[in-house]
Amino acid sequence: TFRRPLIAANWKMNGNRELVQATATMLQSIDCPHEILICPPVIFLADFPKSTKYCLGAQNTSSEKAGPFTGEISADMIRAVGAEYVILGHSERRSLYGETDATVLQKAQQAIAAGVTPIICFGETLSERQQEKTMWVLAQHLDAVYAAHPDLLARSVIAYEPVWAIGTGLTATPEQAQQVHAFIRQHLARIDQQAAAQVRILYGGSVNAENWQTLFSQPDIDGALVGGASLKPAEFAAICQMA
Ligand code: G2H
Repeated sequence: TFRRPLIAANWKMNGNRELVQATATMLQSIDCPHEILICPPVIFLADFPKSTKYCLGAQNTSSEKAGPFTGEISADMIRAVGAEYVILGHSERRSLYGETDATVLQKAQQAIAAGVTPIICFGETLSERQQEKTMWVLAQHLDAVYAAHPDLLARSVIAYEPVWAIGTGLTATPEQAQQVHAFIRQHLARIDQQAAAQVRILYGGSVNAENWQTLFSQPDIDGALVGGASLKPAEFAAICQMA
C-alpha cells in the first residue's frame, strides 16, 4: 500500500509574519515529493501565499458548529481561510486544556463535516511507558475514537506522540517508534483492515534534521509532526527533503 508521506509543522503558539514569509519562501524554493503541511496559529493562515508546494492546517478547532461560544473558531472558519487539516488532541490540549477522547471525537466530526482532515494525536506518558502500559493505553484511546466511529478512520491522519518526547529533546528510538506504529496499525485493522493499511501514521516528539532520517526509514512511519524544528525554516526544509 502506498501512503504518501506527510511532513507537518506544528508551530504551537509561536511565529509571526516574518516567519510566515521565511517559511513560504523556503518551501517555494525546494523540490520535495512529500506532502508538506504548515499549521501556524490560525491568525496567520491567510498570510500564506497560495502554493502547490505546501498546504495549511490549524492546531485546534471548536467541537461546535456555530453559535454563542466566545473565543472559539469553527471548522468552517478555518476551512474558509485555507486549512485543509487540523491537529486534534495534541497532548498539550489534553493536559493543559482538559481535552478528552470525547472532545477530540466531537471536534473530528466537525472537521470532517467542514471538509477538513483531522490529524488525531495519541501518546503515552513517561510513567505509562515505565509501567509497560504503552500499548494498552494507546488501544484505549484509539478505541474511544475509532471503535464507535469506524468511518472516521479512512478520513483521518494519526500522529503518535510519546508525551515524554515532546519538546524534551528526547526522541523515541526508531525501533521504539516503529513498534508502536505497527501496533497502532494492527490494532486499527481489527476495526477496518483496508483503512488501517492506508491511514498515515505520523511520528511526533523532538523530530529534527539529525534524527528524522532513521525514524523515517521505518516501514510504518509515514511522516512527522514537527514542533520546535519547524520554527527554523532551513531545518524544516531539510526535514522535508529527506526521502
Ligand atoms: C510534539 C512536537 C510537535 P516538538 O509536540 O507536535 O513538538 O517537535 O517540539 O517536540
